[in-house]
Amino acid sequence: RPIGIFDSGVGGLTVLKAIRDRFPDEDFIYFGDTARVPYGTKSERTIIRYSLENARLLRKFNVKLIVVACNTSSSYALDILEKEMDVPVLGVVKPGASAAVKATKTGNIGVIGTEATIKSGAYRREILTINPFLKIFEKPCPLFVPLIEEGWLEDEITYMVAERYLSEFKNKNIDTLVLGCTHYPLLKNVIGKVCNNIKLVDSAEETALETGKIINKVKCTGKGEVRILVSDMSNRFKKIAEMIMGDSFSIEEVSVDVC
Ligand code: DGN
Repeated sequence: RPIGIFDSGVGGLTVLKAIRDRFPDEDFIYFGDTARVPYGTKSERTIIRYSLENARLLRKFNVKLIVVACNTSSSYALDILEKEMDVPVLGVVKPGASAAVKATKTGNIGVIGTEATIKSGAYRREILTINPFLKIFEKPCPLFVPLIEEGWLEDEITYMVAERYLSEFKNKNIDTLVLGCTHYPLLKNVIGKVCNNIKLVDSAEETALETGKIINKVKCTGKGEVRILVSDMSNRFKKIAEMIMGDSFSIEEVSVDVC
């Protein structure tokens, strides 16, 4: 049975790639809700509804595990998805939060993400549940997603935007920064330069490690197949998908049953 992964769009392919790099024999079904992206600016009610619909769609493909690659969905809908689904559901927030707690020495952690993710306080909650004495500094960085999707991964404008968002972290003695959005791992170079000496926590990598703990209990009978589904087919998706995956895949358009 395949591993199902969904995201609001193309960014979750960073999570697919991280998991696939570790478990190349597994089969994967990825769903990017490109017709309804972005989630990061939507209300809680809508994010939960879309997330449920996406998970139900993946369930139809007999997936053995659902990975919620989208930080925004993970921040709002994980509990509901866990209750609703009869297979394990893994989000990106818990793995990222626990990696940050392990990494920090100063006890000061920065978290960046979409407006909705930061507003939800999900990373803050998870981190403080593990260690209530840590200090958390959060900052929404909504311009990063469009810059990344434009392919401006090293552009001087991207540096300027990163400086503008992240300079306030510099005098807070932060030593760990959580990249709390699917897209941000693609900006590791820029963010790493702007926040030098700060350890970057990549939620995609941490989620891949967590996935291993779940799937290692079941023998893999996959063939290393990857199916990529989208709710709206566009050339833009194909282009960015190739940039993230470093490979080209066939992409199928499907419609999500609206509940
Ligand atoms: N996938 C979203 C996230 O990780 O929060 C980013 C894209 C979006 O919906 N704005």
